Amino acid sequence: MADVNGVQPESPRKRLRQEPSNKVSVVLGAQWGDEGKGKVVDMLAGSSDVVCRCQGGNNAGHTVVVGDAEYDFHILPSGIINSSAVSVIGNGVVVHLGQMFEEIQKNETKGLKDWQKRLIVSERSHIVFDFHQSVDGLQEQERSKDSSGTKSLGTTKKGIGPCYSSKAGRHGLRMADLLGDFSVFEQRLRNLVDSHKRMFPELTVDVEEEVRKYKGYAERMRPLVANTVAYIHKCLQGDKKVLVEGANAAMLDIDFGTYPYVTSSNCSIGGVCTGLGIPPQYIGEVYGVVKAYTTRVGVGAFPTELDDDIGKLLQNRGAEFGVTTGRPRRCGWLDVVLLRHTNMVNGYTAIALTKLDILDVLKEIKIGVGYLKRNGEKMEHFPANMGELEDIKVEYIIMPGWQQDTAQCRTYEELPQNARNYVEKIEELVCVPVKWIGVGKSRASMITIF
Ligand code: 2SA
Ligand code: GDP
Ligand code: MG
Repeated sequence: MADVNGVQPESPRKRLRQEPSNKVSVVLGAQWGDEGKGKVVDMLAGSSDVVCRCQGGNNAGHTVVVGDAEYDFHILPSGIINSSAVSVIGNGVVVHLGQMFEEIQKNETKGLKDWQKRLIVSERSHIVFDFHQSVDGLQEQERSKDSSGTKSLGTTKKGIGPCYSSKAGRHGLRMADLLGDFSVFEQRLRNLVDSHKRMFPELTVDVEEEVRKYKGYAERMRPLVANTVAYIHKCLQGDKKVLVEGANAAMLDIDFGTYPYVTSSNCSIGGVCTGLGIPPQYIGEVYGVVKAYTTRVGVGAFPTELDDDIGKLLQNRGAEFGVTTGRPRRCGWLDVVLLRHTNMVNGYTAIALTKLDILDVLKEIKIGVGYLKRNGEKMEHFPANMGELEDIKVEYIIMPGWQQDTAQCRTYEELPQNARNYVEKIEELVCVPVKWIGVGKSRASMITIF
């Protein structure tokens, strides 16, 4: 009912249905990984209070360059070097504790300080054991002998697939189990080892040593483990800025990527909600990190791959070698069909275009804009069937190169006209604005357009 002044009072239901005022920003890999997510996260971490990892494990390799120091992060969020941000390892992440502590120690020697005050690990995150990593290697060996034509996947052998299998099989062990009744943890660990030994008779595990090690880890982890869902929720209710660092990339997503040549987590936007317990209406900006060309490490179809001197040039100029395994990355032209596919899934609000400087020396640059089937018919969308993907012909457009050094450019206007044309063509083809352009490794070599 209206009051004496004729003003309608706000209904309590309407008040309870208010839009969140504080939204989460997300950084996601838009191709097959190694687009430069670490660098983009580092840039945004300066204005964030919390930086979270939501999926994957230490298969990821994120590089951050600060002055003369080059950090490589695998399980730690790249925001950890920012002393004013809290780093969260969410429930969707799988964690190898021994390797996490090694990573911390390595970064301490590079200047990382007071991380204990800034690192929180979800009580619901799953533990990667050494035997998961051994099984990862054994599974790769088995796949390479598979007569059905499935090749080995080229995994990082960090135990990611086997750990997510344990999680999905509901016999995995989580941080909460480690910190609970240790005798129960020990029994479940022994059962888990036994079930893996039944599946892989050649697997050798020193269970007594594992039990001893995890007794020690339990005490080291106790101060770090928390209910990260409640923690992030509280931050979002306040005015804290939350940033999410996607690992791997959309084309490695277990659902939307080039299955089976993918990783075992959802590396696209859905993984942010499930891997941190964030309701979708809290998601604000979704930044897709796009390398100015395409790379892929590991096995699987790669339509715009360059098996020639230009591919080698991109690999050398771009220093395209795995941050976790050191493997050479395969290189090729930018693929817009792929980017449209990942944009459909992720809904990028803006693109961070990295490594434009690597193209500086090229006379001509191609962009893959369409896929043609064997019969010449145009494919509407990125195919799910890998046989089909291996059989397509790519339609290209050719853009003139700029053949000028862009590494010193700091504004959009300073970029050569042909470089700007390349950027604007990408915007037009993907239908997403480019917000930042990377022209080097350092923090300073990032051009902000808007
Ligand atoms: P896994 O180990 O089960 O996740 O491997 C499955 C596939 O996922 C690919 N994958 C990656 N691709 C690009 N970069 C990754 N991180 C490292 C880096 C990779 C490295 O930053 O360079 O050092 O080799 C990454 N992690 C997983 C993997 O190649 C398989 O194709
Ligand atoms: P991530 O996994 O997406 O974080 O990427 P990686 O760290 O695996 O690989 C990206 C590599 O490119 C790293 O060595 C970065 O230092 C480097 N890099 C990032 N942005 C740029 C850029 O704009 N130009 C150049 N030359 N290198 C860049
Ligand atoms: Mg990487």
